[in-house]
Amino acid sequence: MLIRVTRPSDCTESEVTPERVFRNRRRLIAGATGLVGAGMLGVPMTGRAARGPALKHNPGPFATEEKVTPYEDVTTYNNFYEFGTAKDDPARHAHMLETRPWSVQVEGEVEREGPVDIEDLLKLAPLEQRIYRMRCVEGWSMVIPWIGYPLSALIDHVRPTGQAKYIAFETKEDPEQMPGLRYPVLKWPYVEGLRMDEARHPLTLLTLGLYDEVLPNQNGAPVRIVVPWKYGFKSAKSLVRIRFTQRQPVTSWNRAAPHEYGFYSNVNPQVDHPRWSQATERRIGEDGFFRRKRETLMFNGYADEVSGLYAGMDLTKYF
Ligand SMILES: Nc1nc2c(c(=O)[nH]1)N[C@H]1C(S)=C(S)[C@@H](COP(=O)(O)O)O[C@H]1N2
Ligand SMILES: [Mo]
Repeated sequence: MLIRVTRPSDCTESEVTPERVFRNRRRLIAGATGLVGAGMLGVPMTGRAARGPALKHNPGPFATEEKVTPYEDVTTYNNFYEFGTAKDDPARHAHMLETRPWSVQVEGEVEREGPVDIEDLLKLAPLEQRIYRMRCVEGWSMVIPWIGYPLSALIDHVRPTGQAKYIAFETKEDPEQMPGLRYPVLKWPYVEGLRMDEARHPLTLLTLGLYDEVLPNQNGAPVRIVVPWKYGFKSAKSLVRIRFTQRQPVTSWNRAAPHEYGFYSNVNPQVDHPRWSQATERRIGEDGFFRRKRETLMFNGYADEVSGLYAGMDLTKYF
């Protein structure tokens, strides 16, 4: 398998692979000239050297013709309330999060209960790049090149029982490392959930990196979920627990404001949030701040892939 996580500072000259040298040179060139060039791995370089450790990966399906959101925006405009509710809080505070050692506790309706170490998670299936739109319920969106593999690979690995109908994801909760936890914005820890068929859908990504590096802490290091046809809050970050359940799990935003955030929370321009329209969105870094420019697409543009999951369901009731 083609997985290698290297910290640039860790490797001596002789260990540096030609590809890495080439890539670094590309960065230097892009940085020096300010040019936007095509990256090695299908993502345009943005004229800024990536800072985190590199994460090897293959090209993957679900690429898009749309312009990828600059690394700078993806890593500085975040929602991660465990580090504060301002958009720049996660980038300012998430360095406090220790991402090693790390393991994810698998439990509930599953044959192989127990901890899965992050190093084993990184090796469970080939890492690939997926460029997905991310639509936040607040009305903005980004296009992000993630690195990961389908969550179904992990689900198959841990073998759910016949009783497993849902899956719940739980974020780390450590007030020493997460200053936002002192504010009762939500009942901590952050929990999210999916129906089992949604969790097994090939678009649902167990995510370990973005651009060509390991996940920055503010984006949910060391492991998160990305569900691109749902509002961003369904994509829980920095996971420490995955629970397989028979009943629909309690989820953070649904518990906090059930009339505003449903369990499903599929991106749907026809179902407005009680306090604002969901018909349009603003692409971070491209569209004006006060005027939303883009029409939001049904299931965030992934209707061909996922509408079958909701056949016959009243999406106004199950919002
Ligand atoms: N644990 C946790 N996960 C979270 C959040 C959060 O506050 N805490 N915010 C969610 C929301 S609202 C969005 S839009 C996405 C943002 O992901 P990004 O910052 O990587 O773009 O993360 C989601 N996952
Ligand atoms: Mo969001």
